[in-house]
Amino acid sequence: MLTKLSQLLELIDKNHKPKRMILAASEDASSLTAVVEAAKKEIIRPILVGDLEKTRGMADIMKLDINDFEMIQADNPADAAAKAVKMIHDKEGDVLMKGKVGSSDMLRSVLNKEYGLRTGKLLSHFAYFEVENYHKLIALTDVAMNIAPNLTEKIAILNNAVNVLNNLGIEKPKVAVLGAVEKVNTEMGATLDAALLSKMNQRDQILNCIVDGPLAFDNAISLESARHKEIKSEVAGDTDLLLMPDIEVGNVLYKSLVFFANAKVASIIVGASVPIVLTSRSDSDQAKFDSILLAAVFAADR
Ligand code: COD
Repeated sequence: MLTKLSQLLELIDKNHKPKRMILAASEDASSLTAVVEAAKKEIIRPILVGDLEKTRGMADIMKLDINDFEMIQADNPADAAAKAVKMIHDKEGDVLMKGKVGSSDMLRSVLNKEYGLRTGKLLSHFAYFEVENYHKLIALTDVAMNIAPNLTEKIAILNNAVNVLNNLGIEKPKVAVLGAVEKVNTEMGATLDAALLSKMNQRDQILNCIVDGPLAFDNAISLESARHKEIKSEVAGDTDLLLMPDIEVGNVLYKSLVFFANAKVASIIVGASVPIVLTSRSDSDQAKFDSILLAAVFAADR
């Protein structure tokens, strides 16, 4: 059972070739710090795409040695995103990372019909948290890509995340589908979707996990709270994955965990032809480094 994000390092094959990671819009101090650290540990071989004068200037100020990295000049952040995505499309990289470019701009490039990284699957965001007062790592999805997923999209988001957890060695992750309450309320759409997902799991339409919902956040993560409300659930209090009703709930929870609870996080976009590190500007160096680590665990040699 994974309890610390640093354990992800043990999942990287000691004989692996460092993954070629393309940083789009490399003129970003905190991304550069994480990239240099990951390169030192031979997790990745970075390729920097962006404003190279600014990138070199930042590296100088922070005393980061980037001299051995491959570098490609881009005219502006959108150009950097497009160039980086095209390089991945042409199999010149194994992992993509967002630097100083907006998330939506980066994702629009990734979804580009001609040169993007679509696979026919829904792309979704997977965030893995280390929270001090929870007994294991806990995942959140989708807090950063799909804005207001319908039921079909929630099934795809759930399957994407379960696939990640299965590959991390959790054979049957426990999935809590969140609502504001744990009883189905016909006026609350999230509770209806949750009940349907739960039933689909019981009927083997969603596999390799145990799904329960609706569960409110407290009983999803606290057995005591579940017992207090007399909820009978295999998932309550022992959740591996929290499925969000929408991006607003997800993003607020993500940031609450980071800013109020001092949680550590690693996150990636899955479902594309390569894992994508899409941390936000407010994420710490730790979050960026651990996200690179998570992406490297899932990157295939191409
Ligand atoms: N997976 C696969 N294909 C997708 C997905 C997805 N998740 N989303 C859209 N597509 C495809 C559609 O089928 C369509 O073919 C094309 O992409 C465009 O679809 P639109 O018009 O619905 O999407 P866009 O381009 O308007 O927006 C896509 C974004 C990912 C940019 C948008 O959903 C978005 O802005 N998401 C939130 C990103 C964000 O701000 N995150 C930061 C939070 S910290």
